Amino acid sequence: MVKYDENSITILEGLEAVRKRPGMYIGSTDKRGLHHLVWEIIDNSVDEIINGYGNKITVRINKDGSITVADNGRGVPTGMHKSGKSTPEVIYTILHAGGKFETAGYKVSGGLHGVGASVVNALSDWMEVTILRDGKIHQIKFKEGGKVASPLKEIGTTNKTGTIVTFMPNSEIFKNLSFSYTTICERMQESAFLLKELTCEIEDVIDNKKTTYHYDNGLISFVEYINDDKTPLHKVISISGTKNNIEVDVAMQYTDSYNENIISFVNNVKTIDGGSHEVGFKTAITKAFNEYARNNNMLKNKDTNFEGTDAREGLTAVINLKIPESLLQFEGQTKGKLGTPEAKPAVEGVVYDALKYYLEENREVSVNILEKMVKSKTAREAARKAREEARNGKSKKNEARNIIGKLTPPQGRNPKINELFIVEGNSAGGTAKNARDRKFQAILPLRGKIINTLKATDADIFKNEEINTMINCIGAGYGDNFDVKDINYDKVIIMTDADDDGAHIQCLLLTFFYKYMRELIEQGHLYIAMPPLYKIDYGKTHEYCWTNEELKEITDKKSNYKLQRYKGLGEMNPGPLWETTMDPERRNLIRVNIEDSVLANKRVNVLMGDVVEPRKEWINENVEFSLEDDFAINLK
Ligand code: 0R9
Repeated sequence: MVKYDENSITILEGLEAVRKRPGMYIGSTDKRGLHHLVWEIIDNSVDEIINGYGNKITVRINKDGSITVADNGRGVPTGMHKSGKSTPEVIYTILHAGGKFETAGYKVSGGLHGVGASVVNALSDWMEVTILRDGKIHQIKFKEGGKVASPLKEIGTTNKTGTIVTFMPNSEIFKNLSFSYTTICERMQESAFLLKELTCEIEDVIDNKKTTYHYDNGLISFVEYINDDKTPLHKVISISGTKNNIEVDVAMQYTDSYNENIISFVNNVKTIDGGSHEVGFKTAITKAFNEYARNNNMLKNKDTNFEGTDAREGLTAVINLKIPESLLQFEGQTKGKLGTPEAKPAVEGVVYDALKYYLEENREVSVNILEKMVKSKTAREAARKAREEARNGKSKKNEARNIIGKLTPPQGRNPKINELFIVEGNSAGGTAKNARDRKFQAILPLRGKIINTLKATDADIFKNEEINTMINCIGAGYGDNFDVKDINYDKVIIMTDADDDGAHIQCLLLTFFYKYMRELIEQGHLYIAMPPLYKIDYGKTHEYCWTNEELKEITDKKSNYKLQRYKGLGEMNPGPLWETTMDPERRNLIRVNIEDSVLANKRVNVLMGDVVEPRKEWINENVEFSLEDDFAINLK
């Protein structure tokens, strides 16, 4: 029997807070939140390996739906904590124990990690921790969100070391309990790229699948992996060095693509919003290439310097820093931006010195890259000129001709508040035109499906009328010349029918924006509208439903209603469309964002590219089909 004293009551209260507001601790309780639980546990294993103990992490999705994470580090200490509880009990039941934990001689590493094990326990039906250390096997079991079901006890002997954690997420908190093998593989693969010594093994016992990741060449393999669908201009350049106590590792490669793809990590945590290390990297490469080009007469006296964007066109780079905890500073709402000022000169110094040397030693590669930069500089200067001319009215006429008869513009001219609805077909366009607030909302109906911009050539794409109209309406150019400062609308909203055709058009449009107006997404200007699926009429009042679950919940409780299923936007009257989908006060919009640039790139290629097989595989693994939806997916 476990006796609860005053201390344990506060512990349970702490974990109770997590169960009451899980979103505050793990972001959400959808699929992403469910996987957040796994990342919390894996992060503890990764910390142990970064510190030089162990080299293997295994993740297993079990038959009963629970998940196991195991590492071969030192094993969590099994001694008594000064509170009178065993160390593992404290680690897995006290909120934020990781960050603050201090027992005789133990200190949790990593700076960011190790704080979430108790959160995972709080949100689980049960959790089991097995520790292999000092020749013994110890085990502790928890139930109902962190109550001790069986205190730490010795259950056997061993000659191995490590920690094994198994947990079953709580089915009331998480509506979707199935772990995604693909998502876990992608995350583990990234860890294996970042830590050369690490081997990651992932097993799905339910679907009988198993994958192992190990990369002797670390970041070099990471860049090769990102670029495997592009044509590289040279072998990956690898740069390593230490300055101001900061370890800098970089791998970089130019390809024939026009996109820049820089991904950075600090102590193996992704810095989604960049920060001082990325600034240092960008300064270093611009400086090194400009100097080399001047010294070798590829930039003449009269020429202006390459700008940063010229130096980064077609560049894929991965930056990984190891910074001592005392220097770590993160900024921004999600703490995804490195603030440490010392990181800029450290990265700049290491990268500039190494790149300068590399360029001198590899003349052929240097000339190849510089020729690409010259092209980028020329195109940039030409685009700037064209934009200036357009602003002076010289080419405005053509654009206007293209738009007339298609776009219903707003009356107001304020691009900071105006909204552009891109709708599917003329019938939906007609309803939207009547539904909108004409002061600031514009409607652009598309006729039929737009071209798949991932499969077509540039020439075909820019012959396409619908694409030209969209580019002209948005008014900020496209591709390299896209300048988000020039957009005519604060929000570009894709509004399609809530059926599979609508979803397909959404994908085609997203692919176009991703490829030719990525900054529109990155700066948060692209949205997806959410029209309802049903209207329930009770006579005097009515309600709308967006999902079949919502519909069931309402119709289970009520009788005497009239149900209307909206097959398309064209079937809706302007009133309901305004009320549910277009009125800024009442509508729900999905803001499109790119959470992970590597994954986004790979996904767009798998889902919209030429090869059918990986697409089929991805859909089979990730899409939940329901008979009610009457889905027909055309994979061609
Ligand atoms: C399967 C998931 N793995 C873990 O959760 C895990 C935690 C952990 C660990 C230590 C070793 N391996 C681990 N795996 C550890 C850390 C320290 C000393 N000995 C072992 C230390 O940081 O000094 N611990 C994480 C926190 C703790 N141990 C501690 F606070 F209990 F020390």
